[in-house]
Amino acid sequence: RWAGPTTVESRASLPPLIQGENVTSDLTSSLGSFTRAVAGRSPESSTPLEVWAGLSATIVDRIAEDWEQSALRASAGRQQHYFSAEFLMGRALLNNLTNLNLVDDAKKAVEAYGQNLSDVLEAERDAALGNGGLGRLAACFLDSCATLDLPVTGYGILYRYGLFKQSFENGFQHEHPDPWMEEGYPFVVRREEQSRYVKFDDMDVRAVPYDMPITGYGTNNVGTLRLWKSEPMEEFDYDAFNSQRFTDAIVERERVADLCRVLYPNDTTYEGKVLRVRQQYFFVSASLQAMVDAYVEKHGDDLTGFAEYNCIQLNDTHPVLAIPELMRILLDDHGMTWEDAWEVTTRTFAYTNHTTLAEALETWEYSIFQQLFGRVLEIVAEIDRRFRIDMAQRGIADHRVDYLAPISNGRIHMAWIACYASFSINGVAAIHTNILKKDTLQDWYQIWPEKFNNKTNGVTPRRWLNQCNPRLARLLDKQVGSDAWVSDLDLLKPLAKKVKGKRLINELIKVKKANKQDFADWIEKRQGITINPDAAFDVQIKRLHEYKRQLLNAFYVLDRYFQIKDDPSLDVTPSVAIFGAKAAPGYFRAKAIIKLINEIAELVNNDPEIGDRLKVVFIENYNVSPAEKVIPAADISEQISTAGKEASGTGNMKFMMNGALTLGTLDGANVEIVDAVGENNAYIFGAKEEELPELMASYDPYATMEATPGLTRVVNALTDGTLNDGGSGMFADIRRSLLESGPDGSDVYYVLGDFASYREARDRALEDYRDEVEWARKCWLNICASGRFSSDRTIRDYANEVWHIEPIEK
Ligand code: GLS
Repeated sequence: RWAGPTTVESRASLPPLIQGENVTSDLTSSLGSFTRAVAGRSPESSTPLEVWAGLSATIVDRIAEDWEQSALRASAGRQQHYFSAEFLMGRALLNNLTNLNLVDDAKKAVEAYGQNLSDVLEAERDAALGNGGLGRLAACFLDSCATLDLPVTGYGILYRYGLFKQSFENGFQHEHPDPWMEEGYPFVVRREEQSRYVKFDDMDVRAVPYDMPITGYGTNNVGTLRLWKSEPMEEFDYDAFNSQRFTDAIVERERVADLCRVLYPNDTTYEGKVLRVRQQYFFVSASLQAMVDAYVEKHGDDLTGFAEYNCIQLNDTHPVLAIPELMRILLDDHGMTWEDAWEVTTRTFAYTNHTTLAEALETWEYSIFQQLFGRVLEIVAEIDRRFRIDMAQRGIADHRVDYLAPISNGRIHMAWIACYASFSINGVAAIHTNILKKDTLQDWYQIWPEKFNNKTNGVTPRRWLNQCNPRLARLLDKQVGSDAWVSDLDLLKPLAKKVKGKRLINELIKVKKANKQDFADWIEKRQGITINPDAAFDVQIKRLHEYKRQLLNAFYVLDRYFQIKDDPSLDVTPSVAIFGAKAAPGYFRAKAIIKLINEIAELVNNDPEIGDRLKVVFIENYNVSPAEKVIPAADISEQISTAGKEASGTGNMKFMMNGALTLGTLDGANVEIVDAVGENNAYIFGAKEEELPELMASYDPYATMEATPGLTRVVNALTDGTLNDGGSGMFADIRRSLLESGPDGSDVYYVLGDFASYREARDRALEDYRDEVEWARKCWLNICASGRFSSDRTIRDYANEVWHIEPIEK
């Protein structure tokens, strides 16, 4: 039934960016040609995926010259390079069509061949080259850089398999490979001539760049995301082949291909794998070689001015090997002295930290470096030696120097190398940067306070409002008088004063209703679940992690279920608890929580006594595209991490922009969201970050459970037969993690401690939801106050305060 009405409309009022005699007929004829070339048959009889490929190729054809020109202009001056192991791009076609204002023409062109644009767009696979927030942030940043005409290039890895596909079997998560570009992907272009060689002690590989064009909104500037693929130095070892060692030749090829085969499916914690270090070195080495070569070509072999023209942002510690690698290139390939090379390096790098969790700071065994790259290890050892001298001269105590040194306890500390060599260190929300200063990175802050700065995250209003919520976008166009807000979200701020306007609020209510109906249709078609669009949609979508406390949400649902069972006539606001989450494959307890939510869904959804009052939906295989469906339909945004644990969050911002009210702790960017919109327009609960140390010191989870009405029953349901974990012991493990003492128990995320306060706030939100108009007013104020959370604001701040770059001249 769902025909995707929310995704294919555009505003006809804008002049097409690409001028031509007749854009539609041009587009129709190129679409015909490209589809025929891809599919080898007429567009009429091609599959939606083939038409997608044809239309995508048409778009690349359209932007090719602008792309070439943009790259030339960018290389004329100072450039910024964004190094990231993850770019969670999602789909590309609609984004590009929207940016080029070609949606309507594309619709007509596709229809001319008897096809439907909505089906074509839905055929596209998500480019899921990232795990979650950190990778999606990188994607939003590229969008803003292109839109703001900034000379910024992204560098990463062309993973053959993106983040695993998730299926639920019997409520348990199963993982499947995601060969996202196997069927062809026109939005990357292989640049054979830009290949580089990357040398390891045990193998040499060829790095071949695949460049992706990044269009901006309302500009003909086109940026680039360069994704490196590993290939054998020679296409094939013919000697081995000829001497009948055919398998040896194949095995070597596979060993090289392994390097880029798969994205590590972890978020915030890492897996200590040699392969992961290899991936990291591979892409930073290739990227740096390309940058240095480009510099030499323009400015000659004297690299002392490199940092005047180039700045590199390190997206977390994953690309930190770039620091010793740049030293190696400058020392070994360009004959610089250590002092000169260090001067260049320390003026080149800026480091973004994305976590307060100490266990997520990467360290690697010394032996891994020994095995992979002796020379890089030598350089790290020399950085370490000089660091120790430097610190001794500053009068830093020996034990502290030992703790902060690049090499200690037989391990290499990537975050410490980053802190030492970077000229800028930033956190991703105000509270997070403060925690870095007083806690996670406190020693570094004491030595170099001037390096520290905050850059609160942001999200692109193009994808996360204009594109995914066209109904709201049209309403905003009307209120602003143009689409100018799409690239200047602060224009929504003055609209807050219209909050009393009855017509406006009624229109907003209609928009939300229609979006909810779309979502209800989509989920019914996708997963066969029927939900009532008039119920409050309460949404928690993010990676599954104990600190994010999906368990707290699940406990609320279970508690409400029991309440209705106790009193079958209980009058509660009907609500749907909507979840979306992947668990890292090796994270047992996260998988247990997924199983638990699925079991609760079974219990609640199939109980006729409950009816529409409560439903549970778990969106299977949650990714960027499902997010685009559910966010515009959300009423309540669950942001309920234990205070101090979520560095920023970015989903919180997407919900706010789409008029959902935050139900959250004072954590990450929630703090700034509440500050922007006012306490009365959000639902804040729970222990604060500064209160937690004292609370935890005397915390007795068992006593807390017993003292909280209803909570014992909920916790007992884990093991008393109410819920079935299929004999896996998973639910007993969850119970133990809450109630047992010891390092793996004691409810370290304070789930039981915050339960009463959470229940009160969520009840209050649901109660308020009954007053449709008052609720919609709060939604409106959230939308109008969301300008601060546009990634355009974040990127402007990086550009002005860290990167020192200017928009390119056109
Ligand atoms: C993360 C944090 O956990 C998020 O809070 C943050 O919004 C995101 C982007 O800064 O980075 N760190 C991480 O390792 N994964 C994340 O999503």
